[in-house]
Amino acid sequence: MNVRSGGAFVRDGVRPLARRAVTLALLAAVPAIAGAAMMHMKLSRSEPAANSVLRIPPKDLKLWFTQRPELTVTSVKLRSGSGASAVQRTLAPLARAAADSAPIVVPVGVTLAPGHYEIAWRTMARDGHVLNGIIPFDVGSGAAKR
Ligand SMILES: [Cu+2]
Repeated sequence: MNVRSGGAFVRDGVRPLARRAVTLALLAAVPAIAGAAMMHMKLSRSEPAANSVLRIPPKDLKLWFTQRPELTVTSVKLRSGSGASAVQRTLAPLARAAADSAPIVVPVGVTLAPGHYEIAWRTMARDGHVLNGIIPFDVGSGAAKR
């Protein structure tokens, strides 16, 4: 389809239909562009899962990604509390993923008291894109939710 040739149709009165066809063709291309964005690495799941309530404090935090992230620029922080009383700890070391499907494993190192926590993670995909996110979870019997 040649968009420029459509100009000839204006005088014939056929142009509006031709223009509509071009517009529809452009709109149809949008989902294809959005689809390409899905090739970028993303977090696929985690343990603890986002917004989960754990009865037993986690010994490790595990992050699964759709591709193997660059471990050397990966950071994982664990925040507890909120506001001015919030405590943030940088966790290390990161276990090296043996395969693309293996999670990043981050030992917590201490037994987490009941309460609200947030995992603040940041990493980089092999294509150079930086990703980050927050995974909130709670430790406790669930009594705190009442
Ligand atoms: Cu990317």
